[in-house]
Amino acid sequence: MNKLLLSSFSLLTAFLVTTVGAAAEKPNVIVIMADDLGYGDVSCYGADSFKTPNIDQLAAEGIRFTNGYCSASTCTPTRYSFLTGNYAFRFPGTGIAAPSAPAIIKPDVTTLPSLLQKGGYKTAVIGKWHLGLGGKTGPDWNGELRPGPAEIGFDYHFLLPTTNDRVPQVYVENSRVLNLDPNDPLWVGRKKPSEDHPTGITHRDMLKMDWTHGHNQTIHNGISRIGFYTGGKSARFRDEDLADEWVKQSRKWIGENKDEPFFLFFASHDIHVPRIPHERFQGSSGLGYRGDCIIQLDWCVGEIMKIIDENELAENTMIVFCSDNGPVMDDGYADEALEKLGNHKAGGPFTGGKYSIYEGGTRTPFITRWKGKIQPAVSDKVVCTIDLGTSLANYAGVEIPENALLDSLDVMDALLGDSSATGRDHLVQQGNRSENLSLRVGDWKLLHHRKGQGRNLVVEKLLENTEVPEFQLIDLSKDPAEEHNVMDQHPAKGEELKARLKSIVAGGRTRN
Ligand code: NG6
Ligand code: CA
Repeated sequence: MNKLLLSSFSLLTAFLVTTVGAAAEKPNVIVIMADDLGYGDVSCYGADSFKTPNIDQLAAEGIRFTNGYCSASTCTPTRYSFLTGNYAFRFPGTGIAAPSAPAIIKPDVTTLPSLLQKGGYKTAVIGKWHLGLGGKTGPDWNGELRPGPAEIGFDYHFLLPTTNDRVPQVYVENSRVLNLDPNDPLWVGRKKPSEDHPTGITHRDMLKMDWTHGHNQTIHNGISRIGFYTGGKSARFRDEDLADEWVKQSRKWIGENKDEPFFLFFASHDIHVPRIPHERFQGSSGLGYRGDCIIQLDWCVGEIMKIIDENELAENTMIVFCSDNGPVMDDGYADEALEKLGNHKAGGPFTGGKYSIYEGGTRTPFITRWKGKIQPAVSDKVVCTIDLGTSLANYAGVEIPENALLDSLDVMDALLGDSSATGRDHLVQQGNRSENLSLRVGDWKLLHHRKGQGRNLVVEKLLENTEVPEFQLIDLSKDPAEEHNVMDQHPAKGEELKARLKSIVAGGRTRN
């Protein structure tokens, strides 16, 4: 090799090392959050009544966490904590949001997307929002829906504004209802707008899916919902098309933003009620629409992987797959989730599901994949969706203000599978609001049910409350199903955890 060739070769190597090195610090990040998906709802976590090949592939190429959590057992508080890094129980008003709720995360709050934006990322949320829109008086459906995602760090949003069992069934793109005809304004409210307004009660025999509790107000697409609305006919979508739309918009947005580091929050509505999969997935699982929606979710994960490959981004993109809370069967519609369940265990080996502070409420599938960076593995480290903020911002080299992301811990080494990683040493799990909290420290877990009532303890039954002691102590190493309260055998440990929980609540923060 002559000198000139040699030196241009080393220049080239130096260039490659720097560019690859620089890119590796700011990987693209896609967080795929499923809705109401339980620990045992996918085949790589033990489901054997049907297969989820794409989610299984993601797990096989990355890390499958056996102690991965979301922070609450309902949607709004988990999403609030994921985006702000704050435990939701510290902030009243972060429980399940009503159809016309104002924006829950205020524009002055530091968020995961706002931090990544500072770090040079392009940011987007595509899918279910359910964190409120608009100022104090709530959303102005015919005008600008601000504040919203755009005011808290998202460059782009394409949303289902609430959750699909709540009105209205319209998309919101960049702070406006999409395809709205000004001559047919959208009205959303709590009271029946006129005596003859058809509802799930007055027109029950015309519904394509019956309701079982609540969900009996305005009818759209043959399904009655929570809340009332009129108008906005040209803007309304079909439930069957949601998953396709999220994929289509993601493909477009990634294609447009692939040259810069990007962060995409892919917020699937599967498998929340009303479970109305696209026609091509109906009957695909053998378990009714709940199972079919899992197959549809799995298809979405496959499409996201394809989009990444089409753009040759696999080695520079970290995918995180998680859920917003555990499973539930009858959540308000007669969709045969229970009747067709068979032997399927949606919560895997755990007790409880959605609404519960037992493990099944918050321990969910949790997978990270970053080809070429993450070595395939199964990890038992404790990680939580609330940690993504601090982990990703630190990794991207963005400074986090001291009074922000109060409970989000840096577990990036665990998310990447470093052998020295420890994961979280403790974690608070909450029910919907702050009424029920549990604290896990190592393998010890304290459950605190303030009113001595646990909800949805047996996922394979109708939703019900079960009487439980106000405080319980569990040794998860011996009793992952949380069947034995060992408070009497280990009173000192019980008191220690009670005091720790109290100080975590009173202390206002857990991030140092
Ligand atoms: C409950 C709804 C339930 C579901 C949940 C929110 C009734 C009777 N039940 O109040 O159907 O919408 O709220 O789910 O209305 S979440 O996953 O978005 O938190
Ligand atoms: Ca949910």
